[in-house]
Amino acid sequence: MLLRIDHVGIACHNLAEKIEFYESVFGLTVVSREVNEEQGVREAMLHVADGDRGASYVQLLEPLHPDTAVGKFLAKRGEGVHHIGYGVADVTKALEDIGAKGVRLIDQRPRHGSMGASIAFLHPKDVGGVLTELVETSRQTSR
Ligand code: V0V
Ligand code: CO
Repeated sequence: MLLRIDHVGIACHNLAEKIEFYESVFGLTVVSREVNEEQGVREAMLHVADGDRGASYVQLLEPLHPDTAVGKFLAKRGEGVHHIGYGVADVTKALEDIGAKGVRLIDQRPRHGSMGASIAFLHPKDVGGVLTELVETSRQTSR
């Protein structure tokens, strides 16, 4: 079901500063920057690698407001790994299969994600404390 690790989502207070850090220390390149109002984030995708089953990224996340998923996470836990995003071929089908196994779905249906992807989150309490995102990439951008 899981094709690859699509991205690791990292919560930070200052997106510009963290981009600069990842560029200068690891030599990564920003391939996309977006504001996602629905998810309450300003985010950047930095390309890490390409594989047979698609690419992988680091996603840096800055909250738009304190009362958002990432804002609350930062207040409680500080900066660090916020979620893991796995590539799937069909996010709707994956949600159906995973939900049938009793894992709580945060999203019953796919939402709009970075670079045109369809995304959905699984509840961290049912995934061993790991906020888990399913990512179906857009065919147009074939990221
Ligand atoms: C919260 N908890 C986490 C967590 N966030 N555990 C692991 N990893 C995280 N990231 C724990 C928290 O410590 C609490 O446990 C419990 O879950 C309830 O948390 P809360 O602070 O009361 O917050 P809630 O319940 O209001 O919200 C938590 C959830 C929320 C996970 C439901 O953050 C959510 O809906 N997230 C999905 C959307 C999201 O994260 N969007 C931003 C990325 P204790 O303390 O009670 O034990 S957007 C993105 O990735 C995009 C656009 C993309 O990739 O394209
Ligand atoms: Co993400």
